[in-house]
Amino acid sequence: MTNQNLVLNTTPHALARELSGLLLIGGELRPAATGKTFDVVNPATGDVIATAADGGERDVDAAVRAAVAAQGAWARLSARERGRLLVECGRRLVGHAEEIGRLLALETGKAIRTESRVEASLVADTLTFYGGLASELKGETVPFHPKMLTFTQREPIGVVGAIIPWNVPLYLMALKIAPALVAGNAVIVKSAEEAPLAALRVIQVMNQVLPAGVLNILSGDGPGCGAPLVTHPGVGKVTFTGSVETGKIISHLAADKLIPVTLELGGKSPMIVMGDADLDKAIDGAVAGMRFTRQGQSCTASSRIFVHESLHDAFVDKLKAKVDAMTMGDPLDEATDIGTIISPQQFERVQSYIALGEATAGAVAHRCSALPTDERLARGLFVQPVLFTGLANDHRLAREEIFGPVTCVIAFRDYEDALAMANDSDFGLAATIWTRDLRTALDATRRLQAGFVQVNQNLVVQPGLSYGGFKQSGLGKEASLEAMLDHFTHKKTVIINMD
Ligand code: TXE
Repeated sequence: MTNQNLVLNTTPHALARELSGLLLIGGELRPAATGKTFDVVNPATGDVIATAADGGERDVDAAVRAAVAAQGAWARLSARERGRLLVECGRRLVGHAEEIGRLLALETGKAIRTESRVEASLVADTLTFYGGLASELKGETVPFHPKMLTFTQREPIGVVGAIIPWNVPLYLMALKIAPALVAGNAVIVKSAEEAPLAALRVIQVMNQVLPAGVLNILSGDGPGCGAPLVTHPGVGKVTFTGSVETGKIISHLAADKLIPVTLELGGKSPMIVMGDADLDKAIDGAVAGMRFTRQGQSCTASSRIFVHESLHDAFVDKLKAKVDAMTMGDPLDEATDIGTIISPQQFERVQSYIALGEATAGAVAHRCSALPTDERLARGLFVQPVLFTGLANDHRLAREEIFGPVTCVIAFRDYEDALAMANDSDFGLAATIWTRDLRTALDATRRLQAGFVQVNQNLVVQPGLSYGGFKQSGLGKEASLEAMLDHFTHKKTVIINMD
């Protein structure tokens, strides 16, 4: 391995420069075969902080060859040994969590205290969680016939392609690579164009522990690097988080090869606040659920909040006051609660939705929190969180995923109406309900069309909690034991005739 032992406690800028222009294939850091790179930009300042290797077909092919060469020996290790190595990766990453968190804040604009540091530590947690599940890779005996010993066994698929987005790149990557590796697969990650560096650093640290070729990472754009990874004949499974549009493209490409895909796509998650809810707790839940600290760039963001008419005005006032008290600023500053939007494209997209809402008759845009005044951040992609009132549930702002700090607060009178509006969506990722009434809570948990439903709380997904969407929000599950067993192994039935 080359260049694997970078100095700890380096500044994020220095680390970004050290990782510039590199992929990691077969345990080695190297440039793209074409030598091409693209810029990585700090969204808080607009400065170029590094380049990333612009990987393409030749790099995909090299990564698949390295993965295929390594996978057999990896799969022949005992499951417990693979699990032990994953736990060891987690242990090493704990030691690097601070530098990785800071690098993540630098390239994504996500605030270090509220987001990036938390995410960096979740990676280690996820690897440790799946490492501990290694002995669950077991089969069943089947009482098929007294003279035939019949059993099932779990086998790895082979080489897995993992295509990840920029909004929570490290955690979403960990949710894919950890179960895939423990199950005995080799993995090739394709990082998001906007956030290639921290992901590369995580993979580099893990390569200090894992055999060369078992875990590789490419950077590059979707059509040029992601698509060839899906279509490469050596890749037997693809797992993806991103937009619905790209999920469908990947699904079509995978269908041509008849390989399985796991898709975690968008959301337009409802939050229902009943008239008997604890208002203050619901406000805290809305702040957490909207992921304002992440500028709302979350697939589970509570971007439609249905509030009983008796609480509506108080809810809006209190929510606005709470978000007003949050500090927007330099993502690397410990005092900052809210960082930036990821890229100029996403910034424009979010602004155009806000403009559309403001131009709608009857709508009111409640802008919260102050934009930073620091000159250094003058080109930063900061957006004031906006609470819209007076928009109907069939408005585009309430139907389409904005992926920004914009939420629609919609009043209701009747529980059945709230439930109908909550379910009237193309998406079905997450939902919450806030009530003191047990019957209402239980009824809602049965009838809300979403893969992740919470009552009187709004936690982010943790390792161990099965996570995946209904409807256009995706296919398959992540974060749980079944995610490893069902999505990263083949189940084989064996019959031995004892007669
Ligand atoms: O997503 P893409 P983008 C949603 C969110 C956001 C919108 C656009 O609404 O506003 O998507 O974001 C790779 N073959 N989410 O454009 O295109 C790409 O390189 C193979 C929700 O960033 O889906 C990147 O690595 N791969 C989401 C990854 O797909 C391709 C998180 C995601 O990019 C490809 C992110 C192709 N043809 C965005 N085209 C969530 N569910 O959390 C692109 N990619």
